[in-house]
Amino acid sequence: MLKVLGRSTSANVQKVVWLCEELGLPVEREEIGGPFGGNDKPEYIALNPNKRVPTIIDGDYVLWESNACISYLASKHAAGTWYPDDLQERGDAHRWLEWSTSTLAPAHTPAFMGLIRTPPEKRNPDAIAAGRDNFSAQLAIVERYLDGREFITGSTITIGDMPLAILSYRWFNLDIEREDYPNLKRWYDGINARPAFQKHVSGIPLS
Ligand SMILES: N[C@@H](CCC(=O)N[C@@H](CS)C(=O)NCC(=O)O)C(=O)O
Repeated sequence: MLKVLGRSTSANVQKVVWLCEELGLPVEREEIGGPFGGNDKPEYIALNPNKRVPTIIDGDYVLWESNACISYLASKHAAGTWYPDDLQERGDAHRWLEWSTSTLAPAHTPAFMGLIRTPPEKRNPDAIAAGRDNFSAQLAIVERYLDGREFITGSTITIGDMPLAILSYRWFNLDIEREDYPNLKRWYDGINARPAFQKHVSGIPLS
């Protein structure tokens, strides 16, 4: 059975287990990272020298970096659906995976860390406000792109939607002001109606 090493509260682990649930792939998940620790143990570092979660083990194949994991799993088990056959649609999906890691995730970090991981007396309101503004500015790009599109690459959900949806869960649930982004809201509500997303992402409180 596929093994997923990583705690359920990690956004990057959530991508993997959400996809596995959607595909009906049984998973044996081990709590590693955060309060569980274990990611600095030699046996984990031997699998993943980056000391981060997730790591997946498929038989004798070990893979880490969450976007590589979902690309691998979707191309193995969901070619033509979650992993598009059409090369341009596939390129689009990969573009949004890259952009989520390079731009959207870092933009969301100050507000997320400031409000969820920092006790109220230690918060820096200016940094949180500036972070919120940047998070919003990046999501405005997604808002415009979703105009006239059901999902980020077109008419069906793909891996390209996954990190965007997980970070959007944070946008819609952090205690922050939110601009009205109707395309983002319509797209997010559709994804949030999926039982697998609720089970592995939106049903898990931010922590
Ligand atoms: N680019 C990596 C980032 C992995 C990452 O930063 N994971 C975080 C959790 S979301 C982590 O391992 N943090 C340390 C910990 O949980 O102990 C990926 O996408 O897999």
